[in-house]
Amino acid sequence: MADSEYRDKAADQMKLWQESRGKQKPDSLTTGAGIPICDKLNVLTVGPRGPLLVQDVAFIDEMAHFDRERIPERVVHAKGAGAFGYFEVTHDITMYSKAKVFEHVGKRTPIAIRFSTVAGESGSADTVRDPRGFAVKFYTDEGNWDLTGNNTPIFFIRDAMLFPSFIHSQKRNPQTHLKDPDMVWDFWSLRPESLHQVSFLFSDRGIPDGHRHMNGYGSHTFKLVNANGEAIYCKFHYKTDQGIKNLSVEEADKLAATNPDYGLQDLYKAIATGNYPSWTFYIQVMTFEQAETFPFNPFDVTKVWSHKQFPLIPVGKMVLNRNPVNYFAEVEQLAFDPSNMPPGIEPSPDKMLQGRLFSYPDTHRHRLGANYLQLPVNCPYRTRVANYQRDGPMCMFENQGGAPNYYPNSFSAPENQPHVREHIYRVSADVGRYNSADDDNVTQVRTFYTKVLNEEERKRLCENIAGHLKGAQIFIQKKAVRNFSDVHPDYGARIQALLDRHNTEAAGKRDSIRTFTPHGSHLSASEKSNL
Ligand code: HDE
Repeated sequence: MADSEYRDKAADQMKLWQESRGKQKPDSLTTGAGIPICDKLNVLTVGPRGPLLVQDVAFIDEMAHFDRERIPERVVHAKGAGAFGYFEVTHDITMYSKAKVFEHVGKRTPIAIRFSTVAGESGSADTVRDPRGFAVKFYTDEGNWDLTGNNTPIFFIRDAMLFPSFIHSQKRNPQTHLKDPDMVWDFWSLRPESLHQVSFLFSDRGIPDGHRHMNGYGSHTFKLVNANGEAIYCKFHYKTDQGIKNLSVEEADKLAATNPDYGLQDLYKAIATGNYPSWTFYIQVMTFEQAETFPFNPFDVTKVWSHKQFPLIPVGKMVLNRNPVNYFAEVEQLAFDPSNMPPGIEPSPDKMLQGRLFSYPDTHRHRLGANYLQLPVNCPYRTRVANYQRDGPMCMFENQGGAPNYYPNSFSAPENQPHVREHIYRVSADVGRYNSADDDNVTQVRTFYTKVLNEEERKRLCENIAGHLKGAQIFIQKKAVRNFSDVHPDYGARIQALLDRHNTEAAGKRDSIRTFTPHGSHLSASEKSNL
């Protein structure tokens, strides 16, 4: 087969890089300090057979840096792919938000997007059943706006306190270091607010075909504030212009074994060949009055807002047209933070969103260091950072030079900007730890099961759930099925029937194994009497 028949722009990256240099001669090889190196193929030794000399600084420089190449991977969403492009406003929403990113129709703002799976490590397969992260960074004129969402409009839990335990249950068993269906289903069955997201996850949409064929959502309720200081609640949706495409369980399993980087490769190749993926960006809005009288908590991220009652309002388009120049610099170091909200966009009281406002910058300080916002891919380059933060590890650039490092001061240093004061609102209630576990966990899931899915999709959903739940102990299976039955008796009954079949087969296998074990028919009479 000729090279050109199977090689593509992703496979040919090295060749293309070389071609991009034209007739330029190779650069001089140097140490990290820029000192030319005479020989990087042979260490400096006493005689041809060694030992090595510590004065081989070229070797030590190389090895010491190599020893430090890895940074902690993201505690969740470790496997991902990223790209760059722009957001363009197509419809005016300045009546809702004064954010510069929505300033006028036609305005373009540079963006970075990172897609990811959630529970796997950074080398894990792209085609597993898992929610997909869909995080967007807008480099706006008033600082970065990070819409750190998923490919689902909902989430598993509604109280931030539960997040670390929820994630532990999805990751590896503390002793076996294996994924553990007991842990997964024990947690889900004890927290029925997960039913909505679990049903979405085990439906066909649980395994998107790469990253280009799925929608994205801000998921939480946010607040938009206009130039008159009027606020409205809002949700963000970004619908794929490529059309929704999912993988069958069989296709996904096959790809996990043959091409675990399927999603990463698909995105890179599409952009490298000028086939730029795009998403149409919408909002839903709800007034404060509507929120007051709403039949459920409009800030509960386990629920959606009806599209009929709160129709999608088109806003713009997001286009990805540039691959990263370097994966580590631009994707591994890319740091999203839901607390990055420029004037005109604010958080709602959603307990999960509020918990995230703390967690993300905290994890970045651990993963990337205190000055992670100075890294080129994170730096708000469309505006100028002027503040009183100084020093710290890896402080780049001029560290704000000789400008005063305290406030207030009398020397014309950066001043408060009263015009960007947050929206003022009244909150009055008793401080307490409010239990939201029974906050209607089933109504919207019932609609999903009976109205959104067709019969074929319902069948696959139940098979997918049973196929995973069968790995958990019977008492956990029962708890889970009880919850699915609360959604709809048919939902629980179908899953139970599939589990019964599996459990009977498994018991049959166990019995036949038992017949051949030393503790079965092959025991001596005295051994049997001891049983
Ligand atoms: Fe995350 N999440 N999360 N999350 N999340 C992280 O931040 C966290 C939640 C989401 O491509 C971490 O930089 C808490 C909901 C995406 O880099 C961490 C809570 C949604 C990404 C973290 C949530 C998300 C993350 C790990 C509950 C969808 C990847 C590394 C209170 C709306 C972003 C990192 C990227 C990553 C915490 C819940 C989406 C630990 C505490 C809900 C897309 O900070």
